[in-house]
Amino acid sequence: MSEPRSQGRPSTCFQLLITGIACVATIPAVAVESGTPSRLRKPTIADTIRANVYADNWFSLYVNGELVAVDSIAFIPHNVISVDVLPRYPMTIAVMAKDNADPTTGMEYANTNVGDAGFILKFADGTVTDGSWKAKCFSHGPINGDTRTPRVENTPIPENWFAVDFDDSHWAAAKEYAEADVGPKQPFFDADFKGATFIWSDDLSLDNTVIFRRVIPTPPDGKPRTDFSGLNDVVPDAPPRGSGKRPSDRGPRREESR
Ligand SMILES: [Ca+2]
Ligand SMILES: [Ca+2]
Repeated sequence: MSEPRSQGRPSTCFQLLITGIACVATIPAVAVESGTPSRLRKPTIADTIRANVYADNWFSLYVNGELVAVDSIAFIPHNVISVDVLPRYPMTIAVMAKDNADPTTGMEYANTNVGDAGFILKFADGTVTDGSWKAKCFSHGPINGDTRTPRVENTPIPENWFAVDFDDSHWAAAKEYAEADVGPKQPFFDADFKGATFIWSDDLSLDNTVIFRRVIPTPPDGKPRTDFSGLNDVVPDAPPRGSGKRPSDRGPRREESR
């Protein structure tokens, strides 16, 4: 599709030119963040990694402090959520997972059943859930498994539980569970979870809200990956709009939208 031709409005063009020069002058030519390359290419989908996540029954997933996925089904059927993640290392992963449970009794199906839980995750860089993750329960019940007079014990959830700098040093390690203990439904077997282990906190039945955290220092598969975190602080891979010169080894090309 051809570009629309200018209709010849000199004063407007001149204003745009001046504005363009002013804008170019405000764009930093190098990254302000130390350690970030002074030039970055734009990331493509090939730079992302696929994240597969399965929770009995629900989860929200944060990577490096940003929300990247929420389970679309709160209860049943059990489902796998697959999303593309642009990784950056060290990579802080934080997950809130919930077993389906009445908030006042800890039970389900009209307070006739104590449901059980489970969580598993695999990223395409080789990141998997296992006992190296941290886990902490924030809602537990029915206390002592008492289904006749069911009560729950809730612990306030810290506001910044998903933050990179959140201190989980005093949290216990996640407990690993066998696949047979969790009994995942069919969507689990249709996705790639090879090498990952189901985790939860100490009680798969009575712990109903659990937060997991893990820092992945470097790509587990050893494959080097570009850190695109400074992308908004540099002019990526092409001359800034309005600079007037194109690299001589490139033919004319249209500016990509930013
Ligand atoms: Ca459940
Ligand atoms: Ca439960």
